[in-house]
Amino acid sequence: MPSPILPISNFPSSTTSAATTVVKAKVDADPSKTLLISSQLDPEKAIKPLLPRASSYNSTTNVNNSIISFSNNHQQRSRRISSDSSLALLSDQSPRRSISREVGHAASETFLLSRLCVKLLSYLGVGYRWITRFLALGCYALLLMPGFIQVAYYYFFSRQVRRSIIYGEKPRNRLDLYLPESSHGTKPVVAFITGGAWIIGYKAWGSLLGQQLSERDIIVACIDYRNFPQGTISDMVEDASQGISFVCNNIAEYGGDPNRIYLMGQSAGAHIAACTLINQAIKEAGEGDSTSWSVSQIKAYFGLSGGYNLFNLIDHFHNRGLYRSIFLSIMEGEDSLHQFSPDVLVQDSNVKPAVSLLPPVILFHGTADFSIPADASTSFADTLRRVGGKAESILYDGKTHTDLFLQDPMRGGRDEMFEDVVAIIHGGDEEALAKDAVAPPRRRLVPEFMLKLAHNTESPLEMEMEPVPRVGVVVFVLKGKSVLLGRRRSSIGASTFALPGGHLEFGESFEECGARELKEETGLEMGKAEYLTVTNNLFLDQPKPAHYVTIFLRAVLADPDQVAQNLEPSKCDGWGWYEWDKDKLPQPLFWPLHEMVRSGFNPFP
Ligand code: 8DG
Ligand code: MG
Repeated sequence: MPSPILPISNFPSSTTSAATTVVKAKVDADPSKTLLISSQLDPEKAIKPLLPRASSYNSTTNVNNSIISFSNNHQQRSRRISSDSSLALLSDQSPRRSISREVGHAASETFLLSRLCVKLLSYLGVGYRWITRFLALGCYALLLMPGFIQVAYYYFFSRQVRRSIIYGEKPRNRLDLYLPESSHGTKPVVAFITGGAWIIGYKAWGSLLGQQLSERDIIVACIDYRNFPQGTISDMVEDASQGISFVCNNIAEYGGDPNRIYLMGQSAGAHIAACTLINQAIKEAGEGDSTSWSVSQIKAYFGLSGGYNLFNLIDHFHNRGLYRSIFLSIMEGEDSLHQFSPDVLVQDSNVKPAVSLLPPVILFHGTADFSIPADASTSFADTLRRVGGKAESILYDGKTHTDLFLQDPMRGGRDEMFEDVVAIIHGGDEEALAKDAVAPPRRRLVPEFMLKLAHNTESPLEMEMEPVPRVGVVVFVLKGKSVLLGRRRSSIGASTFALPGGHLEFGESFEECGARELKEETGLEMGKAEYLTVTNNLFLDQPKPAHYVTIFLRAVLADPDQVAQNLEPSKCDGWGWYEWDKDKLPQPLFWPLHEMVRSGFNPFP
């Protein structure tokens, strides 16, 4: 059934509604599988550790290189004698801290945080969308302010908090320790990497968690790391690794049990921690090189509201205002996405020996998390189990990105996720479990009505955009009897074959949009083009439901000999020419296209 050809116009007539389609998208293929295949075929993409093999705590720091005597046998690693006074030098902690020094410290930390927030805003751009978000952030922060003030007071003035212990030479190589009051026996330890969208991560974000866990006799080390633009993802991973190394090698001096260390990260911190752990395992699975800590020292990894597949997150964040270009700068470009996507990386056959070294992985996520949807955790846990790892995901019904980490702990009383974490850490320790059973409920820090309002206001990163229909322009590029198709990697229609095309930008004609998208995605110059038809497409079963009015053009190439390149490998596996024949087209087709084929549509004149 040849379709009517109309001239391209910016004012499509209402007669085009004849082609309306309403179908629910079904995405059941796994985009990461194709990634695995491509990396296996390309020897250039053989997995390399993120850090140079030789890098170790010993070699990169002169702060306390007298402390650590490292050997490959981690069980027999010699530890520093506790009488050594150098640890006091490592910390800014002294028994007689003057009030003025505390105030000075609080002021400098506040200045750093303000600078980080201004930096984040400058990346986001000051558009209407961000002004409303900024106002929402103000309301959100005000509502939780009673809690923040109490936690800040504890952070700056509690004797149980050792702030800014130096673990390396780089600017942000500091960590905070939260110590239990009782010094009886050695304590389990949580090495924690905070979140902050890779831009505003800061160690003090972990203070509420540190306070909570230390009340249950667990030491917490909140590890700071360089943020973007001070560093990019490999710097963050390097810092996290060095911080973990410090914990593994020195925590005994603070009463920690070096054989009961848990690694935990929240949001972006969960991603950084997972990358660090896998990178370390890759190094250890290699031969003969020394490392300053071992994955075997980590009893379990806890990922809280984390994202583990950058190929999925890149579009998600782009639509929420953390734009693709900034995200790619943080992650060191398209070519690094594979290496920094734990969910994808562990599927690589080269990484198999490293996967077998990983500790149990437990991923916690709220089902109402729109900042990073919960399927990030379920997918990573599924992948790990499939490749032979030990992993599980634990979901919390109706909880958002911030509920689990902020609102729930501030509510006091029973905090479900916190209790789950503690139960795992204390598993097998009858005495600790008995104490947990009679632990007094935590104090409420914020009145319930304010927490409810905060939940409804949501943090600015949590806020969904107003859902509106968007316009897509896609092009049937015709050559002989064939059309150009590429297999998608974008979250909508992942692993299905689709036409080149994309979003209509403000002020563009359909033809300009088609030509631009074709050029951006394939490098091809579009020749003469005509309007074909329009369809109305609802993608309602996506984590973020979408609605597209899609304009279909047909075009020929300006130069028929030009070859299509895959210029956006994070969005597409590659381009090919396919004969327009129901039985010869590649499968599965992106469903709007599938529907057109099914209805007998023919893009050829
Ligand atoms: P992004 O930067 O937003 O991720 O990519 P884009 O290239 O601008 O967007 P896209 O997702 O490729 O295309 C925009 C929408 O157009 C898509 O989400 C749904 C709609 N669309 C269809 N059919 C087709 C098709 O065959 N190909 C493409 N590319 N998009 C299609 O309805
Ligand atoms: Mg596209």
